[in-house]
Amino acid sequence: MRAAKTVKSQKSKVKSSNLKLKTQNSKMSEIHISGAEGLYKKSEIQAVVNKYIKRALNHSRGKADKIVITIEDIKQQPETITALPVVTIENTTSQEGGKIAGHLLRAAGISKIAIDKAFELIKRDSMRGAVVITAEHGRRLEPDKERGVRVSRLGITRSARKQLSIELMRYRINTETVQEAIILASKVSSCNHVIAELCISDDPDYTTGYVASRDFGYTRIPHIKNKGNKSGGRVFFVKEGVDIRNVIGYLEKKPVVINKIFSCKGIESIDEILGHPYL
Ligand code: WAQ
Ligand code: MG
Repeated sequence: MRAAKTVKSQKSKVKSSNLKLKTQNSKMSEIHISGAEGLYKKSEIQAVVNKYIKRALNHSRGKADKIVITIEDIKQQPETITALPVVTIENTTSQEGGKIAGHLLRAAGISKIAIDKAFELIKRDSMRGAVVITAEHGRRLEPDKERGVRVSRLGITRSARKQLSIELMRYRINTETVQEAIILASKVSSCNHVIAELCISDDPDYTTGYVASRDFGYTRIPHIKNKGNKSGGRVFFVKEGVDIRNVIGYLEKKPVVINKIFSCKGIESIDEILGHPYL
């Protein structure tokens, strides 16, 4: 599902080809409101579509004037993976949240240049998909930089979802938002070319973000941005020299389903998290 609204973008000063500033006439552009995807059995489709429509119609980012639902029959047998282990860090300000995210990403092997670039890109207008940048030089690789890369064809088996719910309930974080983010981050980190992910919600009310990597799992950062802030996004950090077509092919097209869950943890300090990598 994808929901959007059309707005008149404000007149803006742009550099013309001879490098003089000129005022561009306002034009119509589309703002992304919300999106969702999953792999489901035929018998579940009706209920899922109802849920998606409800979500698109009641969203904190605004009123959608276009909702697009796509349903595809997936013939390929899904690959099965284990979900990333979940842990939460304690923090109180967005500055501190940003620092913690940076620390985790550095520990996963991402350069400072790439991390700074990621935060800078996330602060811009929200995209539908994720930015893909190289871990060392922070070079952007997505062919469509307005849309980004949209992870799709991802799901969880019924029994794994039950188990995940039980785990998350222990820490009172068993919400659809958290579950969906864990499923997405687990598929992303199961891609060999991806080293880590940074996620900040674009919902103005949702201030918890995360850093995910195979080394340190899914680490929740409760105050990664301030309430009321509509900018958010995802950045996937990939190895230098990857073929971006393989990365996009896996993330957008390969059906992947979670069938195993790690036991989740409650709150840990950054030193505890960095002290016990999973690999
Ligand atoms: N593929 C790629 N990028 C995506 C996708 C996708 N399927 N879905 C969302 N994004 C990007 C897009 O740029 C959005 O603007 C941005 O991520 C944020 O999406 O444990 O709600 O759906 O409590 O707003 C994290 C949960 C919630 C943390 C993240 O993201 C926790 C969230 P949102
Ligand atoms: Mg959102």
